[in-house]
Amino acid sequence: MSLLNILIAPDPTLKQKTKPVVEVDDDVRQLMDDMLETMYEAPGIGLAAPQVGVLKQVLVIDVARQDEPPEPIRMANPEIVWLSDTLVSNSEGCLSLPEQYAEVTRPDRVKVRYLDETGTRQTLEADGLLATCIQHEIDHLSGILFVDHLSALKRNMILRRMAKWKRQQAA
Ligand code: GNR
Ligand code: NI
Repeated sequence: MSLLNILIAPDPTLKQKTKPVVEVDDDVRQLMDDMLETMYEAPGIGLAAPQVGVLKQVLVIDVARQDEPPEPIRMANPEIVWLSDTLVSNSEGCLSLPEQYAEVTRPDRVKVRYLDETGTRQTLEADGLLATCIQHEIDHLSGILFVDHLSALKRNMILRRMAKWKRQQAA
């Protein structure tokens, strides 16, 4: 197990598309475990491979509360197969946009098909925070950040704040 470095926006890698995993092998399982460790340490409720500089369709999620046993979900090649017509607005954050939060409107329920850590095809229907998180993570696999769902004004405000934050971290 090892902690991975989380990329901070603006970063060109976060805007790139990812490639499907050909086979869920030991390397992919290792990546999933390292991503989970990195996510728990952050702490966050989800993490997508591009956020750690890997352009593969891999993500991990755990929306269990701190006082509940962990419920890690590992996904390779996730595909949204159904979105509800009902939309809901939730406050979102992102480990690649530290300390930035905004309301994002998305379908409130989702059905996703993916390969689990054993390479077995799974289907999961989710609502609530899990549905939001699944859509947020799958967006990352297409180079989309939550700020891309906001007006250009709000998006640029957050991205400029991040660029400034990065300059200060570097100095
Ligand atoms: O930790 C995270 N919290 C969160 C809160 C609301 C909606 C989405 C998220 S995902 C985020 C972790 C992250 O950046 N995943 O890509
Ligand atoms: Ni994110």
